[in-house]
Amino acid sequence: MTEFTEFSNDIDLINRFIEEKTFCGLENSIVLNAMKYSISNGGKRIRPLLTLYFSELLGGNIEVALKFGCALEMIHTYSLIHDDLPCMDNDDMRRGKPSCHIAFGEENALLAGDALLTEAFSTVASSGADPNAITLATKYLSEFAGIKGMVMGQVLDLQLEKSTPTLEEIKKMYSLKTSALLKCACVLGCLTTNEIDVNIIDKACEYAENLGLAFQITDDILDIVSDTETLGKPVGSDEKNNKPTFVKLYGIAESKVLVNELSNNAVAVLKSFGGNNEKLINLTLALATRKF
Ligand code: GRG
Repeated sequence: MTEFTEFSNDIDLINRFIEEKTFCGLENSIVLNAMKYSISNGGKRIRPLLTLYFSELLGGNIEVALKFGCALEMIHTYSLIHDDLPCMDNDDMRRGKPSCHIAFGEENALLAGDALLTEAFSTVASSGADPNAITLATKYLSEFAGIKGMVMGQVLDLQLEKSTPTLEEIKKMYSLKTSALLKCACVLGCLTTNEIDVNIIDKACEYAENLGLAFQITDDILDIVSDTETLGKPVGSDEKNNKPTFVKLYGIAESKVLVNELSNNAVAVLKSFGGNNEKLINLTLALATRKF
């Protein structure tokens, strides 16, 4: 089995980058502290890893990849802060620590999320990347994170709680809520190269669609079979919030088979890129067997 620790050097690189290069020159405030608390809170850094590895695969600019990946991690962190709020999933714990609104109060958590979202665009704008890459990165970030992407996924998530959704409806919700940001991570890596190629971007999205579905189904399985200490957040959250999931429709064993199939599809797309795709393949396999 591929171990997640294989990526620890790259995760350290990303963490150092976040620590040293983000939020520089901003006036100290409780909201800034809440932003730093949430982003430095021990996430797996999957999205910046994907940006970095796609950039490496395609011979892109690594410094720009770190900045783009960091910007996306800010958006991911905002989504988690807002997702934990009482008006959303109402979870008190995240990554083994009190959720942002528990540590800093609801009003500061709301603002920290807002500020992380806007700061992400500032990070891209001042990345020093080619102006065309900055324009495209802005477009993809806003599309994948906004009302055409992750936010719409959350809209569907809230709506589906009140119904008995079909498989297709759940798939669409997962695709928007989870795959969209993973697609964005891969596309941002593609944008760090000198020659931006639409066909490569499409292929990166096909990979991330499969990865994202596998990732979300694994998340649903872990919400049932794991424990709070390992996950760093309360288990049984889906049941508590009456969330429709693949696992509810298919059961755990069948869902694991599906994760395997989707991960194999994702690896097949990676293989079609050729080049040095080893890290991406190993990350894909590690995510399929992750324990947290
Ligand atoms: C837009 C108001 C508003 C809220 C955003 C879209 C959204 C709410 C929340 C989505 C958050 C969520 C639970 C998405 C599902 C994707 C997922 C499993 C996220 C967890 O990602 P990991 O495992 O987290 O990469 P870490 O902690 O490792 O960074």
